[in-house]
Amino acid sequence: LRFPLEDTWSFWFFKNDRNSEWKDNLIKLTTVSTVEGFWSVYNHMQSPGRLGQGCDYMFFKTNIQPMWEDINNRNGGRWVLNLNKNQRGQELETFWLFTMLSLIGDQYVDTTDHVNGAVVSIRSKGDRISLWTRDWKNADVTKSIGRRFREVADIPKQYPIFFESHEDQETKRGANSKALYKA
Ligand code: M7G
Repeated sequence: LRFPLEDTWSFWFFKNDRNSEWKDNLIKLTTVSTVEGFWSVYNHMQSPGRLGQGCDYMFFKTNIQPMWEDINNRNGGRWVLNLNKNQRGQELETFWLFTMLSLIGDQYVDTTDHVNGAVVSIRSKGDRISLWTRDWKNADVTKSIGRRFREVADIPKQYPIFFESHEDQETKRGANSKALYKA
């Protein structure tokens, strides 16, 4: 018995190599369209905490590339959960798994079309899980996705999550601009 997913999803890997263009470091690993397919890939993947510094896993709807340039991300942004180094083991792994499960499990109900994918980033300055959405200007939808993200990924109240637009990231306003929304 195979359980088809509502959407088809692709796993990507970003390998940190400063000598290449950002886009050339992106590798599409595989695509899944069933629950069983998801688990068989997940079970064979290195957990995110064991990736090298500067690496990412991305998990996106198959028709959407995990980059700002994709038409589906152009007007979008991301909900961000920052974690510190001592959370790199079990906690990071669990938040990442729950984030992906919320996506394949179609947990964003009526806002599901606004959710494009998720990224886990391993960084020396602190790891990060980001949930990418389609339209940062839609405040109601964006805030509702943030609240839902906290619930389904089981993010404790004391861990802040905040939203920023890709546009701000891209133009480097990100570093000094305030979060657009919080949840
Ligand atoms: P990051 O990996 O999102 O954050 O972006 P980090 O500072 O924690 O490493 C790092 C850099 O990667 C950006 O400043 C861009 O140069 C490049 N980069 C990241 N993303 C998500 C994109 C993207 O979607 N498109 C392009 N062209 N570059 C990106």
